[in-house]
Amino acid sequence: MSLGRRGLLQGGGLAVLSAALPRFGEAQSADGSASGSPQRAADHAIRIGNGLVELAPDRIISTTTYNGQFPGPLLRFQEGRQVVVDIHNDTDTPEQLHWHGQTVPVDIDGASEEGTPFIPAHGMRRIAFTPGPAGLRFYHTHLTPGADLSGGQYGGQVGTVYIEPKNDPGRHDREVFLMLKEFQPALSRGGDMAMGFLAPAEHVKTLEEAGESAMRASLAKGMPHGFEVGYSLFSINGRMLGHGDPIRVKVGERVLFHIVNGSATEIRSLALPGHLFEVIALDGNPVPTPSKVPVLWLGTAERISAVVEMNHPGVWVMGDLADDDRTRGMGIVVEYAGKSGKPSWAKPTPFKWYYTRFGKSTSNAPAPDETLEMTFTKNNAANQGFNEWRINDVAFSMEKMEPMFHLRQGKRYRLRMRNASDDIHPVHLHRHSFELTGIAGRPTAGIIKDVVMLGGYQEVEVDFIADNPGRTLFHCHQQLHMDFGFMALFDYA
Ligand SMILES: [Cu+2]
Repeated sequence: MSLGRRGLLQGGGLAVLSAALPRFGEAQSADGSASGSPQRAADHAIRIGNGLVELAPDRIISTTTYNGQFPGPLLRFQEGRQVVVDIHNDTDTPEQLHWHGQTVPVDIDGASEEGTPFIPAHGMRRIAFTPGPAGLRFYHTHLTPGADLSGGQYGGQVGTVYIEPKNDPGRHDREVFLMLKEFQPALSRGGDMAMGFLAPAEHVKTLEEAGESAMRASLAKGMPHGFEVGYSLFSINGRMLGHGDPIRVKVGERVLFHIVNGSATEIRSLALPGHLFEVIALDGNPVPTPSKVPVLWLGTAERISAVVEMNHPGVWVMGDLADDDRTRGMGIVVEYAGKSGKPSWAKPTPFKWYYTRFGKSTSNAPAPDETLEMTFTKNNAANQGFNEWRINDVAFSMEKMEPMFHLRQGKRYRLRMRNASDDIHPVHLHRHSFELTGIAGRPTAGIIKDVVMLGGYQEVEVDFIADNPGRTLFHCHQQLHMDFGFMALFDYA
Protein backbone atom coordinates (compact mmCIF):
# COMPACT_ATOMS: atom_id res chain seq x y z
CA MET A 1 0.00 0.00 0.00
CA SER A 2 1.41 3.32 -1.01
CA LEU A 3 -0.05 6.41 0.51
CA GLY A 4 0.34 10.13 0.51
CA ARG A 5 1.74 11.85 3.59
CA ARG A 6 -1.67 12.09 5.18
CA GLY A 7 -3.27 8.82 4.23
CA LEU A 8 -6.96 8.47 3.78
CA LEU A 9 -7.18 5.17 5.57
CA GLN A 10 -8.32 6.72 8.84
CA GLY A 11 -10.71 4.17 10.24
CA GLY A 12 -9.58 1.64 7.71
CA GLY A 13 -12.49 2.74 5.58
CA LEU A 14 -14.73 0.90 7.98
CA ALA A 15 -15.40 3.35 10.78
CA VAL A 16 -18.49 2.31 12.62
CA LEU A 17 -20.96 4.77 14.06
CA SER A 18 -21.77 4.11 17.67
CA ALA A 19 -25.46 4.55 16.94
CA ALA A 20 -25.28 1.38 14.91
CA LEU A 21 -23.76 -0.61 17.73
CA PRO A 22 -25.99 -3.05 19.54
CA ARG A 23 -24.14 -2.37 22.81
CA PHE A 24 -21.10 -0.65 24.11
CA GLY A 25 -18.98 -3.43 25.46
CA GLU A 26 -16.40 -2.13 27.84
CA ALA A 27 -15.48 1.50 27.74
CA GLN A 28 -12.03 1.77 29.19
CA SER A 29 -9.89 4.79 29.19
CA ALA A 30 -6.15 4.89 29.36
CA ASP A 31 -6.06 8.40 30.74
CA GLY A 32 -9.11 8.47 32.93
CA SER A 33 -11.26 10.55 30.63
CA ALA A 34 -14.85 9.62 29.92
CA SER A 35 -14.26 7.82 26.69
CA GLY A 36 -17.14 5.44 26.60
CA SER A 37 -19.87 8.00 26.30
CA PRO A 38 -22.66 6.59 24.16
CA GLN A 39 -22.56 9.70 21.97
CA ARG A 40 -19.03 9.11 20.80
CA ALA A 41 -18.43 7.16 17.64
CA ALA A 42 -15.47 4.84 17.53
CA ASP A 43 -12.52 6.29 15.65
CA HIS A 44 -11.65 2.87 14.34
CA ALA A 45 -13.39 -0.47 14.10
CA ILE A 46 -11.50 -3.73 13.81
CA ARG A 47 -13.35 -6.88 12.92
CA ILE A 48 -11.63 -10.20 13.51
CA GLY A 49 -12.99 -12.90 11.23
CA ASN A 50 -12.16 -15.66 8.85
CA GLY A 51 -11.53 -14.68 5.27
CA LEU A 52 -9.67 -15.37 2.10
CA VAL A 53 -6.36 -13.79 1.15
CA GLU A 54 -5.35 -13.82 -2.49
CA LEU A 55 -1.57 -13.99 -2.38
CA ALA A 56 -1.57 -14.68 -6.13
CA PRO A 57 -4.31 -15.69 -8.57
CA ASP A 58 -3.67 -19.38 -7.93
CA ARG A 59 -2.69 -18.96 -4.28
CA ILE A 60 -5.74 -18.13 -2.23
CA ILE A 61 -5.58 -19.04 1.42
CA SER A 62 -8.17 -19.08 4.17
CA THR A 63 -7.11 -17.51 7.44
CA THR A 64 -8.14 -15.12 10.20
CA THR A 65 -7.88 -11.47 9.23
CA TYR A 66 -8.66 -7.97 10.40
CA ASN A 67 -11.53 -6.37 8.46
CA GLY A 68 -11.44 -9.12 5.84
CA GLN A 69 -8.15 -7.92 4.41
CA PHE A 70 -4.47 -8.68 4.68
CA PRO A 71 -2.61 -6.96 6.13
CA GLY A 72 -5.10 -5.35 8.48
CA PRO A 73 -5.95 -1.69 7.83
CA LEU A 74 -3.16 0.82 8.37
CA LEU A 75 -4.19 2.65 11.51
CA ARG A 76 -3.02 6.25 11.65
CA PHE A 77 -3.15 7.79 15.09
CA GLN A 78 -1.96 11.14 16.32
CA GLU A 79 0.50 11.35 19.16
CA GLY A 80 -1.28 12.33 22.34
CA ARG A 81 -4.78 12.34 20.84
CA GLN A 82 -7.07 9.78 22.42
CA VAL A 83 -8.67 7.16 20.18
CA VAL A 84 -11.65 4.92 20.67
CA VAL A 85 -11.38 1.53 18.98
CA ASP A 86 -14.13 -1.05 18.72
CA ILE A 87 -12.76 -4.57 18.34
CA HIS A 88 -15.30 -7.09 17.12
CA ASN A 89 -14.54 -10.78 17.23
CA ASP A 90 -16.55 -12.81 14.73
CA THR A 91 -14.62 -16.02 15.41
CA ASP A 92 -15.25 -18.88 17.84
CA THR A 93 -12.03 -18.13 19.74
CA PRO A 94 -11.59 -15.45 22.43
CA GLU A 95 -8.99 -13.02 21.08
CA GLN A 96 -6.38 -10.54 22.19
CA LEU A 97 -5.28 -7.56 20.10
CA HIS A 98 -1.86 -6.36 21.19
CA TRP A 99 -0.76 -2.76 20.61
CA HIS A 100 2.86 -3.61 20.09
CA GLY A 101 5.35 -0.89 20.97
CA GLN A 102 2.89 1.42 22.68
CA THR A 103 3.05 2.51 26.31
CA VAL A 104 -0.54 1.65 27.12
CA PRO A 105 -2.10 0.34 30.37
CA VAL A 106 -2.60 -3.35 31.15
CA ASP A 107 -6.31 -3.39 30.31
CA ILE A 108 -5.58 -2.04 26.80
CA ASP A 109 -2.29 -3.77 25.92
CA GLY A 110 -3.77 -7.02 24.68
CA ALA A 111 -2.01 -9.77 26.63
CA SER A 112 -4.04 -12.02 28.91
CA GLU A 113 -0.85 -12.80 30.87
CA GLU A 114 -0.91 -9.18 32.01
CA GLY A 115 -4.63 -9.26 32.71
CA THR A 116 -6.10 -7.70 29.55
CA PRO A 117 -9.68 -9.01 29.18
CA PHE A 118 -10.27 -11.18 26.12
CA ILE A 119 -12.38 -9.98 23.22
CA PRO A 120 -15.07 -12.62 23.60
CA ALA A 121 -15.87 -15.02 20.77
CA HIS A 122 -18.73 -13.46 18.79
CA GLY A 123 -18.48 -10.40 21.00
CA MET A 124 -16.72 -7.06 21.12
CA ARG A 125 -14.66 -4.74 23.29
CA ARG A 126 -14.51 -0.98 23.07
CA ILE A 127 -11.22 0.46 24.22
CA ALA A 128 -9.96 4.01 24.49
CA PHE A 129 -6.36 5.02 24.89
CA THR A 130 -3.85 7.72 24.13
CA PRO A 131 -1.47 6.48 21.42
CA GLY A 132 2.25 6.80 21.92
CA PRO A 133 5.10 7.03 21.46
CA ALA A 134 5.01 8.45 17.93
CA GLY A 135 6.29 6.42 15.01
CA LEU A 136 5.88 3.03 13.40
CA ARG A 137 4.00 0.60 15.64
CA PHE A 138 2.30 -2.69 15.09
CA TYR A 139 -0.86 -4.50 16.09
CA HIS A 140 -1.33 -8.23 16.15
CA THR A 141 -3.09 -11.08 17.88
CA HIS A 142 -1.53 -12.27 21.11
CA LEU A 143 -2.51 -15.86 21.77
CA THR A 144 -0.31 -18.91 22.38
CA PRO A 145 -1.40 -21.41 19.72
CA GLY A 146 1.36 -23.89 20.62
CA ALA A 147 1.29 -26.74 18.10
CA ASP A 148 -1.75 -25.32 16.27
CA LEU A 149 -0.19 -23.62 13.28
CA SER A 150 -3.52 -22.19 12.16
CA GLY A 151 -3.74 -20.07 15.31
CA GLY A 152 -2.13 -16.96 16.71
CA GLN A 153 0.20 -14.96 14.55
CA TYR A 154 0.58 -17.81 12.06
CA GLY A 155 -2.63 -16.43 10.58
CA GLY A 156 -3.43 -13.05 9.12
CA GLN A 157 -3.96 -10.97 12.25
CA VAL A 158 -1.26 -8.37 11.78
CA GLY A 159 -1.44 -4.73 10.83
CA THR A 160 0.54 -1.52 10.93
CA VAL A 161 0.01 1.43 13.24
CA TYR A 162 1.55 4.76 12.40
CA ILE A 163 1.43 7.40 15.11
CA GLU A 164 1.95 10.82 13.59
CA PRO A 165 4.45 12.80 15.63
CA LYS A 166 3.55 16.28 16.81
CA ASN A 167 6.57 17.59 14.92
CA ASP A 168 7.77 15.85 11.79
CA PRO A 169 10.75 17.15 9.83
CA GLY A 170 9.55 15.06 6.83
CA ARG A 171 12.72 14.84 4.74
CA HIS A 172 11.04 12.62 2.19
CA ASP A 173 8.59 12.82 -0.68
CA ARG A 174 6.28 10.02 0.27
CA GLU A 175 5.81 6.98 2.46
CA VAL A 176 5.39 3.33 1.53
CA PHE A 177 4.34 0.78 4.14
CA LEU A 178 5.52 -2.82 3.75
CA MET A 179 4.29 -5.80 5.74
CA LEU A 180 6.45 -8.92 5.43
CA LYS A 181 4.55 -12.13 6.15
CA GLU A 182 4.67 -15.86 5.46
CA PHE A 183 1.78 -18.29 5.09
CA GLN A 184 1.18 -22.03 5.03
CA PRO A 185 3.36 -23.02 7.97
CA ALA A 186 4.47 -26.60 8.55
CA LEU A 187 6.53 -28.31 11.21
CA SER A 188 9.98 -29.57 10.44
CA ARG A 189 12.90 -31.07 12.33
CA GLY A 190 15.68 -28.55 12.25
CA GLY A 191 15.23 -25.17 10.63
CA ASP A 192 16.96 -23.01 8.11
CA MET A 193 16.87 -19.82 10.13
CA ALA A 194 19.12 -17.05 8.92
CA MET A 195 22.32 -17.03 10.95
CA GLY A 196 25.67 -15.34 10.89
CA PHE A 197 24.44 -11.88 9.87
CA LEU A 198 24.73 -10.23 13.28
CA ALA A 199 27.79 -8.27 14.27
CA PRO A 200 29.75 -8.51 16.45
CA ALA A 201 29.86 -12.26 15.92
CA GLU A 202 31.91 -13.44 18.91
CA HIS A 203 30.33 -16.07 21.14
CA VAL A 204 30.55 -16.19 24.91
CA LYS A 205 32.52 -19.38 25.53
CA THR A 206 30.69 -20.39 28.74
CA LEU A 207 27.28 -19.99 27.06
CA GLU A 208 28.42 -21.97 24.05
CA GLU A 209 29.81 -24.80 26.16
CA ALA A 210 26.63 -24.99 28.24
CA GLY A 211 24.36 -24.96 25.18
CA GLU A 212 26.39 -27.41 23.15
CA SER A 213 26.81 -29.91 25.97
CA ALA A 214 23.06 -29.83 26.76
CA MET A 215 22.31 -30.47 23.08
CA ARG A 216 24.85 -33.32 22.88
CA ALA A 217 23.38 -34.95 25.99
CA SER A 218 19.86 -34.75 24.56
CA LEU A 219 20.86 -36.24 21.20
CA ALA A 220 22.87 -38.96 22.97
CA LYS A 221 19.66 -40.03 24.74
CA GLY A 222 18.13 -40.59 21.31
CA MET A 223 16.07 -37.39 21.22
CA PRO A 224 15.43 -35.90 17.76
CA HIS A 225 15.95 -32.20 17.15
CA GLY A 226 12.97 -30.18 18.39
CA PHE A 227 10.37 -29.01 15.90
CA GLU A 228 10.86 -25.84 13.89
CA VAL A 229 8.38 -24.08 11.60
CA GLY A 230 8.85 -23.47 7.89
CA TYR A 231 6.57 -21.85 5.30
CA SER A 232 5.71 -22.43 1.67
CA LEU A 233 4.24 -19.03 0.75
CA PHE A 234 5.75 -15.58 1.29
CA SER A 235 4.33 -12.13 0.73
CA ILE A 236 4.80 -8.39 1.00
CA ASN A 237 1.58 -6.50 1.68
CA GLY A 238 -0.33 -9.73 1.16
CA ARG A 239 0.90 -10.37 -2.39
CA MET A 240 3.57 -12.75 -3.60
CA LEU A 241 6.41 -11.25 -5.61
CA GLY A 242 5.18 -10.38 -9.09
CA HIS A 243 1.49 -10.47 -8.17
CA GLY A 244 0.96 -7.10 -6.55
CA ASP A 245 1.18 -3.57 -7.89
CA PRO A 246 4.78 -2.43 -8.25
CA ILE A 247 6.04 0.49 -6.22
CA ARG A 248 6.21 3.16 -8.93
CA VAL A 249 8.97 5.71 -8.41
CA LYS A 250 10.65 8.61 -10.20
CA VAL A 251 14.32 9.44 -10.45
CA GLY A 252 15.39 11.66 -7.56
CA GLU A 253 12.43 10.80 -5.36
CA ARG A 254 13.08 10.13 -1.68
CA VAL A 255 10.80 7.32 -0.56
CA LEU A 256 10.40 6.59 3.13
CA PHE A 257 9.78 2.88 3.64
CA HIS A 258 8.10 1.78 6.84
CA ILE A 259 8.78 -1.95 7.07
CA VAL A 260 7.19 -4.35 9.55
CA ASN A 261 8.23 -7.96 10.01
CA GLY A 262 4.84 -9.52 10.69
CA SER A 263 6.17 -13.07 10.77
CA ALA A 264 5.27 -15.44 13.56
CA THR A 265 8.72 -16.96 13.62
CA GLU A 266 11.08 -15.79 10.89
CA ILE A 267 13.89 -13.31 10.60
CA ARG A 268 13.77 -11.38 7.33
CA SER A 269 16.27 -9.51 5.19
CA LEU A 270 15.54 -6.97 2.49
CA ALA A 271 17.64 -5.45 -0.27
CA LEU A 272 16.95 -3.29 -3.32
CA PRO A 273 19.71 -3.82 -5.91
CA GLY A 274 21.77 -0.71 -6.60
CA HIS A 275 20.18 1.30 -3.78
CA LEU A 276 20.97 2.07 -0.15
CA PHE A 277 18.56 2.33 2.76
CA GLU A 278 19.17 5.28 5.04
CA VAL A 279 17.87 3.91 8.33
CA ILE A 280 16.29 6.77 10.27
CA ALA A 281 14.25 4.87 12.86
CA LEU A 282 14.27 1.43 14.48
CA ASP A 283 11.00 0.11 15.92
CA GLY A 284 9.51 3.53 15.15
CA ASN A 285 12.01 5.53 17.19
CA PRO A 286 14.43 7.93 15.49
CA VAL A 287 18.02 6.68 15.79
CA PRO A 288 20.86 8.95 17.00
CA THR A 289 23.02 8.14 13.94
CA PRO A 290 21.05 7.62 10.73
CA SER A 291 23.15 5.48 8.46
CA LYS A 292 23.05 4.08 4.93
CA VAL A 293 23.09 0.31 4.55
CA PRO A 294 22.66 -2.04 1.56
CA VAL A 295 20.64 -4.65 3.47
CA LEU A 296 18.04 -4.53 6.23
CA TRP A 297 17.56 -7.31 8.77
CA LEU A 298 14.43 -7.59 10.88
CA GLY A 299 13.66 -10.10 13.61
CA THR A 300 10.01 -10.96 14.18
CA ALA A 301 8.04 -7.82 15.09
CA GLU A 302 10.95 -5.49 14.43
CA ARG A 303 10.27 -2.39 12.34
CA ILE A 304 12.58 -0.24 10.29
CA SER A 305 11.93 3.17 8.76
CA ALA A 306 14.41 3.93 6.00
CA VAL A 307 14.66 6.49 3.21
CA VAL A 308 15.72 5.34 -0.24
CA GLU A 309 16.83 7.90 -2.77
CA MET A 310 15.68 6.60 -6.14
CA ASN A 311 18.79 7.12 -8.23
CA HIS A 312 19.28 3.87 -10.12
CA PRO A 313 16.60 3.66 -12.84
CA GLY A 314 15.27 0.28 -13.82
CA VAL A 315 12.77 -2.34 -12.79
CA TRP A 316 14.00 -4.04 -9.63
CA VAL A 317 13.06 -6.75 -7.19
CA MET A 318 13.20 -5.52 -3.63
CA GLY A 319 13.36 -8.78 -1.77
CA ASP A 320 14.72 -11.17 0.80
CA LEU A 321 18.31 -12.36 0.40
CA ALA A 322 17.19 -15.98 0.82
CA ASP A 323 16.62 -17.21 -2.75
CA ASP A 324 14.05 -19.84 -1.69
CA ASP A 325 11.93 -17.34 0.19
CA ARG A 326 12.16 -14.62 -2.45
CA THR A 327 11.27 -16.93 -5.34
CA ARG A 328 8.29 -18.14 -3.31
CA GLY A 329 7.03 -14.60 -2.86
CA MET A 330 9.10 -12.54 -0.42
CA GLY A 331 9.64 -9.50 -2.61
CA ILE A 332 8.01 -6.55 -4.33
CA VAL A 333 8.80 -4.86 -7.65
CA VAL A 334 10.15 -1.30 -7.73
CA GLU A 335 9.54 0.26 -11.13
CA TYR A 336 10.95 3.60 -12.29
CA ALA A 337 8.77 5.82 -14.48
CA GLY A 338 9.50 5.13 -18.14
CA LYS A 339 11.17 1.79 -17.46
CA SER A 340 9.72 -1.60 -18.28
CA GLY A 341 10.75 -5.21 -18.58
CA LYS A 342 11.42 -8.14 -16.29
CA PRO A 343 12.38 -7.10 -12.75
CA SER A 344 16.06 -7.66 -11.94
CA TRP A 345 17.51 -9.04 -8.77
CA ALA A 346 21.17 -8.92 -7.79
CA LYS A 347 22.50 -10.35 -4.59
CA PRO A 348 24.22 -7.66 -2.51
CA THR A 349 27.73 -8.23 -1.24
CA PRO A 350 27.79 -9.83 2.24
CA PHE A 351 26.75 -7.37 4.91
CA LYS A 352 26.59 -7.65 8.70
CA TRP A 353 23.75 -6.14 10.72
CA TYR A 354 25.30 -4.05 13.44
CA TYR A 355 22.72 -2.30 15.65
CA THR A 356 25.34 -0.12 17.27
CA ARG A 357 26.17 1.70 14.01
CA PHE A 358 22.88 3.56 14.53
CA GLY A 359 23.71 4.45 18.16
CA LYS A 360 25.52 7.34 19.78
CA SER A 361 29.16 7.18 18.86
CA THR A 362 30.68 8.21 22.16
CA SER A 363 28.64 8.54 25.31
CA ASN A 364 27.45 5.59 27.32
CA ALA A 365 23.98 5.16 28.77
CA PRO A 366 23.43 6.26 32.38
CA ALA A 367 24.05 3.63 35.07
CA PRO A 368 20.99 1.59 36.04
CA ASP A 369 19.53 1.45 39.56
CA GLU A 370 19.45 -2.31 39.30
CA THR A 371 20.55 -5.03 36.87
CA LEU A 372 18.30 -8.02 36.28
CA GLU A 373 20.08 -11.11 35.01
CA MET A 374 18.38 -13.43 32.55
CA THR A 375 19.81 -16.61 31.03
CA PHE A 376 17.93 -18.33 28.23
CA THR A 377 18.22 -22.09 27.76
CA LYS A 378 16.78 -24.62 25.35
CA ASN A 379 15.57 -27.99 26.52
CA ASN A 380 15.77 -29.87 23.23
CA ALA A 381 12.51 -31.53 22.10
CA ALA A 382 11.41 -31.74 25.74
CA ASN A 383 7.75 -30.79 25.32
CA GLN A 384 5.90 -33.14 22.95
CA GLY A 385 8.75 -32.90 20.49
CA PHE A 386 8.97 -29.11 20.77
CA ASN A 387 11.91 -27.35 22.33
CA GLU A 388 11.12 -26.07 25.79
CA TRP A 389 12.53 -22.65 26.58
CA ARG A 390 13.54 -21.44 29.99
CA ILE A 391 14.40 -18.10 31.51
CA ASN A 392 16.64 -18.58 34.55
CA ASP A 393 15.68 -22.25 34.45
CA VAL A 394 11.94 -21.62 34.53
CA ALA A 395 9.61 -22.34 31.62
CA PHE A 396 6.67 -19.93 31.85
CA SER A 397 3.51 -21.53 33.18
CA MET A 398 0.22 -20.30 31.71
CA GLU A 399 -1.49 -21.87 34.73
CA LYS A 400 0.52 -20.12 37.42
CA MET A 401 1.13 -16.80 35.64
CA GLU A 402 3.69 -16.00 38.28
CA PRO A 403 5.74 -12.78 38.04
CA MET A 404 9.48 -13.45 38.00
CA PHE A 405 10.76 -9.88 38.41
CA HIS A 406 9.52 -7.09 40.64
CA LEU A 407 9.94 -3.46 39.69
CA ARG A 408 9.78 -0.22 41.60
CA GLN A 409 8.27 2.71 39.80
CA GLY A 410 10.67 5.32 38.49
CA LYS A 411 13.77 3.13 38.67
CA ARG A 412 16.04 2.44 35.74
CA TYR A 413 16.58 -1.27 35.17
CA ARG A 414 19.13 -3.04 33.06
CA LEU A 415 18.24 -6.42 31.60
CA ARG A 416 21.38 -8.45 31.06
CA MET A 417 20.27 -11.20 28.72
CA ARG A 418 22.49 -14.20 28.08
CA ASN A 419 21.62 -16.70 25.37
CA ALA A 420 22.79 -20.24 26.10
CA SER A 421 21.30 -21.50 22.82
CA ASP A 422 22.39 -21.27 19.21
CA ASP A 423 19.11 -19.68 18.08
CA ILE A 424 18.63 -15.97 17.55
CA HIS A 425 15.93 -14.61 19.84
CA PRO A 426 14.01 -11.42 19.01
CA VAL A 427 13.08 -10.57 22.60
CA HIS A 428 10.27 -8.13 23.34
CA LEU A 429 9.15 -6.12 26.35
CA HIS A 430 5.52 -5.00 26.51
CA ARG A 431 4.26 -1.51 27.43
CA HIS A 432 7.77 -0.06 27.75
CA SER A 433 10.53 0.85 25.33
CA PHE A 434 14.13 0.07 26.12
CA GLU A 435 17.49 1.54 25.25
CA LEU A 436 20.20 -0.72 23.85
CA THR A 437 23.20 -0.40 26.14
CA GLY A 438 25.33 -3.38 25.15
CA ILE A 439 25.42 -5.70 22.12
CA ALA A 440 27.71 -8.72 22.41
CA GLY A 441 30.02 -6.85 24.75
CA ARG A 442 30.09 -3.52 22.84
CA PRO A 443 28.58 -0.58 24.69
CA THR A 444 26.09 1.66 22.93
CA ALA A 445 23.43 4.24 23.78
CA GLY A 446 20.55 6.14 22.32
CA ILE A 447 18.83 3.38 20.32
CA ILE A 448 15.30 2.98 21.64
CA LYS A 449 13.49 -0.23 20.71
CA ASP A 450 10.95 -2.74 21.93
CA VAL A 451 12.38 -5.84 20.22
CA VAL A 452 16.04 -6.73 19.91
CA MET A 453 17.67 -9.74 18.30
CA LEU A 454 19.95 -11.60 20.68
CA GLY A 455 22.44 -13.71 18.76
CA GLY A 456 23.27 -17.34 19.51
CA TYR A 457 25.58 -17.68 22.54
CA GLN A 458 25.71 -13.92 22.90
CA GLU A 459 24.76 -11.28 25.43
CA VAL A 460 22.64 -8.17 25.05
CA GLU A 461 21.93 -5.46 27.59
CA VAL A 462 18.98 -3.09 27.47
CA ASP A 463 17.79 -0.46 29.95
CA PHE A 464 14.27 0.66 30.64
CA ILE A 465 12.55 2.98 33.07
CA ALA A 466 9.78 1.41 35.12
CA ASP A 467 7.27 4.11 34.29
CA ASN A 468 4.11 2.20 33.34
CA PRO A 469 2.75 0.32 36.36
CA GLY A 470 1.04 -3.02 36.05
CA ARG A 471 1.94 -6.48 34.94
CA THR A 472 4.32 -6.43 32.02
CA LEU A 473 5.09 -9.32 29.74
CA PHE A 474 8.55 -10.08 28.44
CA HIS A 475 8.97 -12.77 25.81
CA CYS A 476 10.74 -14.01 22.77
CA HIS A 477 8.69 -12.92 19.76
CA GLN A 478 9.41 -16.17 17.94
CA GLN A 479 5.99 -17.75 18.38
CA LEU A 480 7.26 -21.29 18.96
CA HIS A 481 9.72 -20.11 21.58
CA MET A 482 7.15 -17.93 23.33
CA ASP A 483 4.49 -20.63 23.36
CA PHE A 484 6.87 -23.22 24.79
CA GLY A 485 8.12 -21.34 27.82
CA PHE A 486 10.04 -18.26 26.67
CA MET A 487 8.02 -15.69 28.63
CA ALA A 488 8.31 -13.92 31.96
CA LEU A 489 6.17 -11.44 33.83
CA PHE A 490 7.29 -8.30 35.59
CA ASP A 491 5.13 -6.64 38.20
CA TYR A 492 5.42 -3.40 40.12
CA ALA A 493 5.91 -3.49 43.89
CU1 LIG B 1 13.31 -17.11 20.81
